[in-house]
Amino acid sequence: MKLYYAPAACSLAVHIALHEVGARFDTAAVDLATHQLADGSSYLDIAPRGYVPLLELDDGTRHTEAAALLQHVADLDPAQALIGEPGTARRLAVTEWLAFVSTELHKVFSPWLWHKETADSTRRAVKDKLAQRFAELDARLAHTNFLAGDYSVADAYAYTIVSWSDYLGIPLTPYPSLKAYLARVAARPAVQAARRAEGLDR
Ligand SMILES: N[C@@H](CCC(=O)N[C@@H](CS)C(=O)NCC(=O)O)C(=O)O
Repeated sequence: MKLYYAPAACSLAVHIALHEVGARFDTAAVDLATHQLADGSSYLDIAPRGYVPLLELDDGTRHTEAAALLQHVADLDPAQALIGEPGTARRLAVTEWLAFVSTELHKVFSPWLWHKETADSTRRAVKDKLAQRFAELDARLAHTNFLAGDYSVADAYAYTIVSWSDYLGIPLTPYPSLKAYLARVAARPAVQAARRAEGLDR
C-alpha cells in the first residue's frame, strides 16, 4: 500500500490508522500548494481532485475520501476493534462519528479557514459553527474517553481535524474535556509514529 499525504493534513488520520493496525505501507508526500510530488511530477495525474489522502492498494487501485479509507484500514485488523463488525452497534457508532467529523468538522474548517481570501463574515460564521460542535464534543467527552466508547478510527480523524485549531489560533481553553481528549489520543504510540513520520515532532 502507498499513502499519499501532506504533513498535518486530514491524511494524518489515515497515517495514524495504518500505524495502529501495523500495516506495511509506503508514503509519498504531496506539496498541496503546487500539487507536486517530491520528484516534481504532478499529483493531479494521480488524484485529479488534488486532494490527500489517497491510498494506493497493492493491486494498484487508488482510493480517496478519508472516512472511507479509515473504515478500510480499520477492517484490515478486526481484532483491534477500531471500527467493529458490520451490523453491530459499535460499527454504527464509529461510522456515525466518521461522518460527523467529515461533514461537521473537516468540511467546516476546510476550505474556509485555510484560504486567505475567505471573507471575515464567512470566517466568523465558520468559527461560530465550530464553537457549537466543539461544545457538543466537550460535553460528550466529559463522560467518555473516546467518541464511540473505546478508541476507534473516528478518534484518529477527530484528533487530526480538531488539532488544526492550534495552527489557526482557535483557543480550546473553553473545552477542557476536548483538550484532555486530544492529549489522550496524542499519547498513543501510533499517533506519535505518524506525527514523527510527517516531520511534525522530532
Ligand atoms: N473529501 C475529501 C477531502 C480531502 C481534503 O479536503 N484534503 C485537503 C487536505 S486536508 C487537500 O488535499 N486539499 C488540497 C486542495 O484543496 O487542493 C476527504 O474527505 O478525504
